[in-house]
Amino acid sequence: MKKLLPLAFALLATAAAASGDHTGSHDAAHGDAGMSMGTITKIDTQWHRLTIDHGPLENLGMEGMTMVFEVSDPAMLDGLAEGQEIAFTADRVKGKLTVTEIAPE
Ligand SMILES: [Cu+2]
Repeated sequence: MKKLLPLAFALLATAAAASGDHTGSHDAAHGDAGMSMGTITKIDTQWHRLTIDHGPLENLGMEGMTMVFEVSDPAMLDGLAEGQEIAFTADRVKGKLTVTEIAPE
């Protein structure tokens, strides 16, 4: 009987880990919770800038508007199109408002 206990604990631990993984992937799939919505109105591949007609940026205390952002990585511009709706994260990097993450809708 004593030998069954470690097995039971192992099963419990496995079940807990599995449910934990599920929660993690669920959160990742809904990673736009902290992201802002916007529509790309202009892509500047030369200067690595995006003009975005964006909704409220809560982390920056900004209302919706159309404005130019830097992008943290020029590769982020690949595959984007003007007129495309995106979920994105913007932050102040070295004093410049910069898009640090883009998730196409
Ligand atoms: Cu703005």
